[in-house]
Amino acid sequence: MSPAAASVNGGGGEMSEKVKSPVDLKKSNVPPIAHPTPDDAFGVAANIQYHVQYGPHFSPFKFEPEQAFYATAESVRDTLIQRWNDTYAHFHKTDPKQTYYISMEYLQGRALTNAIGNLNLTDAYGSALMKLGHDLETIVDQERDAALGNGGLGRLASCFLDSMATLSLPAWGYGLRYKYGLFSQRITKKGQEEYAEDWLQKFSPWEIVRHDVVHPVRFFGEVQSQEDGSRRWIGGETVQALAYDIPIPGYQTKNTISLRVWDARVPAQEFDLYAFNAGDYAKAESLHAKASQICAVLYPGDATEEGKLLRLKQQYFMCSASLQDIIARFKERRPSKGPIDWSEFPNKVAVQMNDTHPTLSAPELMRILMDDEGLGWDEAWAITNKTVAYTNHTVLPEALEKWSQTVMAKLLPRHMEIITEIDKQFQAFVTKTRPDLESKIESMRVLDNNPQKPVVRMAHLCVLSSHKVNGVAELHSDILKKDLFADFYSLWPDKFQNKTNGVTPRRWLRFCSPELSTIITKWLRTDKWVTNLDLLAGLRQFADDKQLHKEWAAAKLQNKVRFAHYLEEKTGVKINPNSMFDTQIKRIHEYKRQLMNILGVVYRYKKMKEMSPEERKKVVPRVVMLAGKAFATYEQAKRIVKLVTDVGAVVNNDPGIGDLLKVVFIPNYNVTVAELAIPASELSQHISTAGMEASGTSNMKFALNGCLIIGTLDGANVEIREEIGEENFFLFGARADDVPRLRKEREAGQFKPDPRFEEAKHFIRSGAFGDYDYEPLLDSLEGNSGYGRGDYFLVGYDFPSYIDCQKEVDEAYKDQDRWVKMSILSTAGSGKFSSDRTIAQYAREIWNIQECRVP
Ligand code: 26V
Repeated sequence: MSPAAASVNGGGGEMSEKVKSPVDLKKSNVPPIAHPTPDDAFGVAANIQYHVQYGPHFSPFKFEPEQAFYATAESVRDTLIQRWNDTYAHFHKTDPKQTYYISMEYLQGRALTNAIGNLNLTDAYGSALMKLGHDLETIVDQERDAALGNGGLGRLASCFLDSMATLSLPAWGYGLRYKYGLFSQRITKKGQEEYAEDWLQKFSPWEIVRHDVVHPVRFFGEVQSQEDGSRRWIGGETVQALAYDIPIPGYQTKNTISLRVWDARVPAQEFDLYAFNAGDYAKAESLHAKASQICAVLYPGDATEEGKLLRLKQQYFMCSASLQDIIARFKERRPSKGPIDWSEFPNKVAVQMNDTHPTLSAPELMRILMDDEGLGWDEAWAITNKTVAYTNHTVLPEALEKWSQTVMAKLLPRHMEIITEIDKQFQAFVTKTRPDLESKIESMRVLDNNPQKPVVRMAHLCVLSSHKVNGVAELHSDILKKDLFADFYSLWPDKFQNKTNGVTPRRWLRFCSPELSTIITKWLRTDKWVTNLDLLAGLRQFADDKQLHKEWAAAKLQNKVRFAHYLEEKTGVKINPNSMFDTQIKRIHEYKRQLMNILGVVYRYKKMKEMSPEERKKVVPRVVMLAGKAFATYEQAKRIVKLVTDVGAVVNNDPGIGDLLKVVFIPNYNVTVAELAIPASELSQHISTAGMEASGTSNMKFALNGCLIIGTLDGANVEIREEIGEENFFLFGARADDVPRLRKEREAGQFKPDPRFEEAKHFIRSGAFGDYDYEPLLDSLEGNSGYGRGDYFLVGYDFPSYIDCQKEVDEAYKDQDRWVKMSILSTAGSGKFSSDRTIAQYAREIWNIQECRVP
C-alpha cells in the first residue's frame, strides 16, 4: 500500500473499494480528449484515455495497472509542461537573478502522489481512475523511485527543489542522468548484494528530452598559447551533453521549475562505419561505449585508476554542461547589440555547489570567461567568486575529495593550469596580507605537493572560489569554523555561514501521513501549516487534550498497521502493530553506529532470555527495524548488515521471546520505504559519534511525524532538542567537545569497558547468532589505537549511557499518555525544520534572489 492511497481511501466513500483488473476501457464511456490542464475528474479521465490510446508506449486499450500508471503520469505531465513553459517564459521576460543548484545526487523518489498533491488534483485523479476502473493506490504503487542519489545529500537536494518551486523562486537544479542509480540492495544469507538499479527500465514519464539543448564537453587534449598570449584547450575527446528536464511543481503556485539532468552522447559522425563494416564492432562503437560509461552509475568504484578517472570525468561533465547552459541562458537574456557586460553575470547568476563534487564549476567558469570570452584573470576571478558558493556536508576525512594532480592534468590540462594559478595567487595573497598565517600556508593550499601523491584538495578549492561557505547545522558549521576550515575562517570570517537543513513538509508529512495531516489541520483550523510550518507550534496548547490524544494515537496506529503489512510482504516477518516501532534508517556507516544499536539489541535479548516469565510480562514489546545501503566496497558496513540479519533470524524465531522483540532489516531502503516507515515509527535512532553527523535530515522527518528520538548531541539533533524541549528527547552519550580527549585517553589505554558492553560482544562471539566471522567487526571495538580499530567511533564509551537511556525509553512508553504528549510536542516543535525556511535563508543570505511568481 502506498502513502497516497490513504489520502484517497482514508475518507471512505466511492474510492474505498479496490478495483479488480483486467479493465475493459471501452465500457468506461470516457472519450479520449487531449486536454493539458483538466481540473475535474471527467477532464482528467478523458486525458488519461487520450494517453492510453495515442501514447506511443503501449498497445491501445491495454489498461493493466502498469499502463494505467504511465497514462496517468503522462496526463499529469501535460499540466506540468504547460506550467513549466509558463514559468520559463515568465523568468525569461522578467530576467531575475537565478540560482542554479548543482548536485551529483538527487533522490527524487516517486513523483505521482507529490505532483497531483502539489497541483491540488488528488481527488480529481482518484475519481478519474475510478471511472476508468482503477484505484489510485494501486496506480501510485506502480511507480519506481527515481534513485539518482545515495543518501542525505541527495534527498536534501530534492527537498530543496520542492521548496524553491513552492516559494516561487527563480531557481533550477542541475545533475546527471544515471542510467542505473547507486544500486538496488538485496538481502540474502550472505548479507547485502548489489544489483543494477534499473529505474529507467521501461522509461520515465517525468523526463522531457531537449534535443535542442546539447553542449560539447572536452576531455584530455592539450593547451596551446595563442598569439595574443591567451591559452586555448584543443584536441582530446569530445562528448555531447544532452539535456533531460524533470519538472518540479511547487505547492499552491503555478511555478514549476526544472531539474535538468545531463546524458552523455557522441554524435553519429563519430560512429566508425568503416570499422563496423569490417567487422570490428568494438572499434566502431568505442567512443559510444566510453560516453555511455559517464552516466552509467552514481559513484562508480574508484579502487582502480580507471575508476578514479571515470569519477572525475562525471564531475567535469556535469560542471561543464551546466556552466555552458547557464552562460548560454545569460547571453540569451542580454540585449542583442553591443558587447556583453560580464560584470552583470553575478547579478543574474548564483551557483550553489552541493558538496565538493561540483567544484570544477569554478575553474570551468574561469576557463570559459578567459579563453572563450576573452576576459582577464582578475575580472574572471572576481566574477567567479561573486557567483559561486559552497555547502559542506561532511567532515569525515575520507569523504573530503582529493584528486591526483597527475590525473587532473591528463584529463583536464587547462583546468589544472587554472587551479595551479589559483593556488599560486592564494599563497601570494596570504604572504602579503597575513604574514601571521605564513606557517599555515602549506596546509591551506589547494595543491598538496606531497611527493608520494600530489593531489588537489577540492574542499580548499571550493573555499577559495566561493563567496560563501556554509555548514548544514549549527554544530557542524561551528566545527567548520573551529576545526576543518579554521585558518580560512580567520582569513575570511564573513565568508562562513550556517544553514540548518530542512525537509519538505509536503512529502514528509502532508502526503506521507494523510491521517496525521487531517488531524493537524482540524486542530489548528487551517491547512496553512503545509507552507508555514511554524504554525505547528499551535498544537502545543492541545498537548494534554484527551480527544487529541485519542485521534493522534489512532492515526499512528493506522500508519503502523500499514507498515506492518508492507514489512510482512517484503521480509516475511510478521510484527505486532501494538509493539513499539523503533527504527534506524540511513546509510550504513560506522560513524552512524548501527553497530551500537544491534549490540544493544543483543544485550536486551540476552537479558530477556535470563528473565523469569513474571519479569517478561513487564517487558515493553519492541520491533527494532534497520534499513540502509552499505557502500559496495565498504566491507565493515556490509558486516554490520550481516550481523543485523543474523540477529533477526535468531531472535525472530525464538518461541520464548515471541512478540516481545523482533529485529527486521528492511531491504533496499529508498524514499518510498522512508515514506512508509517514518509515519509508522515511534522511536528513531540518531546515535552517531558526536561531531561526525553533519546534520541528519531523517531526524527532522521523524520528529515532524511525532516520532521520538533517541540520540546524541550531534548534527541537527542539537537544534531539534532545543525546539521540541529537552524533556521530549532521549539524550545520551559523549559531547562533540569531549570526543578528541576520549580518543586520546583510549589510545593511552585508559578506557575501562562497561561489563554490559563486554557481555554483548561475548554473546556474539559465543556463536549465539551463527558462525559467520564477526571478528573484524568486534575487533574494531577493541584495542586502543588507530582508525577502525581501537573503537574510533566510541561505541564502547557510549554504550552504557545508551543502554540506560533505552531503559528510560521503555519506562516512558509504559505511560502512553506521557508518550503521546511527547509525540505531539515533537511535531509541534518541528516548525523550524521546513526546507522552506532553509531555502528562504539561502535566497536571502547567499543567493540574493527574490520571488518571481507566475501570474
Ligand atoms: C562522499 C563520497 C566520497 C566517497 C565516494 C562516495 C561519496 C558519496 C558522497 C559523499 C559525500 C557525503 C556527504 C553527505 O552525504 N553528507 C550528508 O549530508 C546530509 C545533508 O546535508 C546531512 O544531513 C548528513 O548528516 C551528511 O552525512
